[in-house]
Amino acid sequence: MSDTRRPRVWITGPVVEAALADLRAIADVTVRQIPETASLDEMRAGAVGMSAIIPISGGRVDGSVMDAAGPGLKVVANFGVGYDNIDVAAATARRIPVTNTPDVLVEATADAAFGLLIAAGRRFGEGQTAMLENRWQWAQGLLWGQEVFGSTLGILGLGRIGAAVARRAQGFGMRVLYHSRNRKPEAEVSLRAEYCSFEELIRQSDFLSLHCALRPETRHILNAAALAMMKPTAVVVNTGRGGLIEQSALIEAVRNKQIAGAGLDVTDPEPPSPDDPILHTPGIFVIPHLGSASVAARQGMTRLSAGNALAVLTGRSPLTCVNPEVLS
Ligand code: 8YV
Repeated sequence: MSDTRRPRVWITGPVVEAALADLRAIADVTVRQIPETASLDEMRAGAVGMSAIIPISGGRVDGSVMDAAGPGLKVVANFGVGYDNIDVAAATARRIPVTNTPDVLVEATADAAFGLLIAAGRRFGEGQTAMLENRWQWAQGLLWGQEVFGSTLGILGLGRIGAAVARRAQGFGMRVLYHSRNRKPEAEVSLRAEYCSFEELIRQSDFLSLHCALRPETRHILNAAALAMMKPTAVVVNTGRGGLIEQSALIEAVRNKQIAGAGLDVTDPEPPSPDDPILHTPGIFVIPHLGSASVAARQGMTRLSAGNALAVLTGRSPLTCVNPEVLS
């Protein structure tokens, strides 16, 4: 029987159980998975009576979900560094802290971005499809791709993950260009990253990797007009959010050979339906949002999201709060 005085926590999908021990010691923790495409109705129903919600991929938390939880809701502790699934303004208005999981997933996500960069640049996906379709026939010109070593990498958004990708690029002898909301003088020295305008970035990049947060002003930042400025040999990599790219324009650009290809960890929507052209355009290589799917990152994300919930529920400040103004 659950103790009505103990806080109740809803985790909206499976996490690393061993990392929940401390939270379970003080709270009734329910891990109940909601579908990736859960409606707000499902979210509201699951939230009723909760003191903390830990939303996993797809778990949207807006003001109505917070209200459905009731006045006992103390924290929304996102399982992820990006928190575009949470209405932070609505939480702030209700003085509810929202937390995320930075740092712990930086290296895993940068590995994924670099993997996609190579896979898409060198056309590994098309190669695998050819084998599966019994078309393994060596030919001069077969699946020639773009060489990574010595090429120019453009990074849009030089935060922690963008910087980790830039570090990897040094091993590949790449020239690194970046565009960010703010210039990063230290990174310009330590990563030899050259700042340039958004337009210069997309014009000069052989590989363009997206690492900015999805905000109203970055939605479809890579649209048809931007894609038209890219090199015909350029490859786009996205481990950020699908909404950063105007997906129909990307498909057209690859089909029309305006650019060479793309490696995507994220799409819009997620998941795409099996017949979505994003999954069927040769040159576009897609993986199912695996950026942070390493053992270490998932353990770290569980520890940090559960730790944030635990801190708030025991009257302490959370470790990584995105609206710290509610704490004062
Ligand atoms: C997660 C992510 O897989 O951290 C993020 O922003 O997109 C991913 O690491 C996703 O948030 C799962 O909840």
